[in-house]
Amino acid sequence: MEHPFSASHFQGQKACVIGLGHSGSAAARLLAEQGFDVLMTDSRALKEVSDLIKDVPAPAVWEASGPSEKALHCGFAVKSPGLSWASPIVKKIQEAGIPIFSEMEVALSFSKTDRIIAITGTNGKTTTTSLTGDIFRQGLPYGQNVHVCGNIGTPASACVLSANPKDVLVIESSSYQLEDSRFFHPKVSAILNIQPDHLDHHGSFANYIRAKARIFRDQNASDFCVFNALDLETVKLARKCPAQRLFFGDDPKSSHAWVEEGKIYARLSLNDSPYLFTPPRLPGRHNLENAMAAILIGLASGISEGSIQKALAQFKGVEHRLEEAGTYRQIRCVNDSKATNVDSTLVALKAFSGFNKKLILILGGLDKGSPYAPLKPLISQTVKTVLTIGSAASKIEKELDGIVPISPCENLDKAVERAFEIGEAGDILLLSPACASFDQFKNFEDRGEKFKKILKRYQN
Ligand code: UMA
Repeated sequence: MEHPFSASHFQGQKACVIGLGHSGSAAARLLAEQGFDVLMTDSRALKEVSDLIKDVPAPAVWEASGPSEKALHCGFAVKSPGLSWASPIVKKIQEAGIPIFSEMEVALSFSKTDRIIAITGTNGKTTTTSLTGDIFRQGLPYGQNVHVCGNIGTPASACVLSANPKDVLVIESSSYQLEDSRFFHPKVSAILNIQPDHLDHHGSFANYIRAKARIFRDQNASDFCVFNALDLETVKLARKCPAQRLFFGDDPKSSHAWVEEGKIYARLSLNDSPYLFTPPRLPGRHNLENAMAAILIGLASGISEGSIQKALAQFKGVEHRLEEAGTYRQIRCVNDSKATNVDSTLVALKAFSGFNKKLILILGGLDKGSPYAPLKPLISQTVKTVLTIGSAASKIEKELDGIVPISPCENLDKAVERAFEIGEAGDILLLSPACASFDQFKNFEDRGEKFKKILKRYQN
């Protein structure tokens, strides 16, 4: 029978941590600090992970290219979110009958606070999580803190011990983390939108949606879940939600939050008169949706209207997400490296839909299995030239053929060089690749940093 991870149940048994990226190494550290005997394994060589695991205290031991016989005698295993259940390493441990828990679930079992806020969605999670963190920072009484963690970068394992009983954990929850977590119970959750993404990992859109639904599966009637009333899949899922449902949308009659003349109206009950908020100064309708979600999360958590407004006024957005990267040679440059899927790039193009034929768009990287054709209408309207990079380049060139000029550039250096050759004053150079970054970069942050660094060379 399935049961949640409990430290007392597994006390004295050996833990096997599979995958030593950010979450695996943080989980290994947490378990070793809590007195567990830890075996760490990764398909990478020790020299590649040594930096990440250098702070894991003894008696944790490292094992390359595992799992060996030793791993198969562990009491339980902890899985990194990026590892697929179909991967040989995970399958071998599962077949040995060893219970496997998610990094997030193991981390939360050590949490002294149950004040958990969780945010998911195909796009907008990081911005909404970050803004929600700011809202709690403004609104929590003296002595209570907010810890922002999860997919946003800091694994829950790395911050859970420093959270006191009245503190709040705001967790950006990816479909990978949700898929693995069987007993996740946030007090307030949010699903911002659902579009096909990570199909290579989940195997199908239906599995991806099922993973997202785990954010509310263990909630109850005293909890809240925020939904996007304008997103079809999200609305379908809302019907199955056991928590109190709050919708942001465009109809004041049926929505808990909506936008009118640039202001956000929000309330917890459809019978209440709404509070009025001024949204952050960020481009695009999607940022209004992110703000509506964060406002509803704040209200559902008892944060005052004044504190929410203060956080909104100070919020400047998130690095690598439609980030203004400066103006060089009279060309405005925008870093949207976080756009690792087609839908995210669509959101960026919508934000610039008023700039007809002014965009020079850098697309490409590691293909994630989704078609690029949905980009066609907005590309024809807004883009003057597409510059392709990375291993997905030829697929993109084929699928977007004939709508606007496409210039194959191989890498980011050449793409930026080409952009300044063809760009004219008033144009916008947008890096919004619609692809993962791992073919040419460490991650999307690395890609965004390199983009900004390359741009600096064009400072006159
Ligand atoms: N590995 C193996 N064997 C394999 C495959 C992988 O040993 O067969 C190892 C790799 O060598 C590596 C580790 O497993 O050492 C990979 O772990 P991971 O992919 O889970 O990555 P982490 O570094 O732990 O980062 C994860 C999230 N990454 C993913 O879910 C892919 C990070 O989200 C998150 O910030 C971090 O935990 C902290 O919580 C990044 C992400 O790209 C931003 N997320 C996806 C997204 O937003 O679209 C879901």
